[in-house]
Amino acid sequence: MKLTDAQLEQFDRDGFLILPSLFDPKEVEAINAELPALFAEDRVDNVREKGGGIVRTAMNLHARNDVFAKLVRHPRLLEPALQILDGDVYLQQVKVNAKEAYTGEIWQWHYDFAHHHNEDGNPLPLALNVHLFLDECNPFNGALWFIPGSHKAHDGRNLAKSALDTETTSYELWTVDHETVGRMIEAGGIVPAHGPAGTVLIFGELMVHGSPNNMSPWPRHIFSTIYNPISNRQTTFKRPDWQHGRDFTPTRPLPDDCLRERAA
Ligand SMILES: O=C(O)CCC(=O)C(=O)O
Repeated sequence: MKLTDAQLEQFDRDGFLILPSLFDPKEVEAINAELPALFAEDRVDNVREKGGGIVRTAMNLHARNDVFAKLVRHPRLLEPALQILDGDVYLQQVKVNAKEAYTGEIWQWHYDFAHHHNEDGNPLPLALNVHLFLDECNPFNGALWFIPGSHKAHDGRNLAKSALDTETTSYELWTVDHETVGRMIEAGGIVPAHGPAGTVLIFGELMVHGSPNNMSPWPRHIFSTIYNPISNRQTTFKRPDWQHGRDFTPTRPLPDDCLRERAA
């Protein structure tokens, strides 16, 4: 699947792209059918919310499950990333971020490169985050929020200051201070990433984003894979491979109907 010139321009200008309903309900259903068993596993790569035993993010799913092993190579996710990055990529991180009804907790304002540079030594902010909504994301269930243009609003060649927050949630995150976020929002506003299940979302390493708690009765699950050019691979290895993959062989697309045999 190729992005149009207009979509590429929009991605460059805003820093993110929302592609509604790229996967059909049967495909999404086949993916969702795998989640209960994966979430029920008691293992370290199922990271739980601070406030209890509920899974916040289930990581390393391509190594744990056949459907997710296909999904990371699905052409509707991988080909746009290859088009933008123009080179071979590896799977840096694969997960489903959950925000269960009433309990799903915040992701603070951050940009991913702060984390990937400081924790993993990624040299450049090239990696792409490609999401697939497994539930509708609506104004109430903890959808992601973006600051359009914030990927270019870092101060010239200096990236916005970021500090490691080990307190707010169970998942340590390099976050951006409110003064900087306020300045960026003043310039670019906030756009929430809403859409039906099956929607695809693409954003880059410098995009400032976050998401609020889910206070609604509607769960929110989002599949996410980070594709990073192999030439830009991690240079430090302090995080485990379920947080940052170490298989640097090129990721190649499968046929477009690769999920269909499960969806039939
Ligand atoms: O799942 C979310 O709400 C936030 C995820 C996020 O910030 C990320 O993938 O970088």
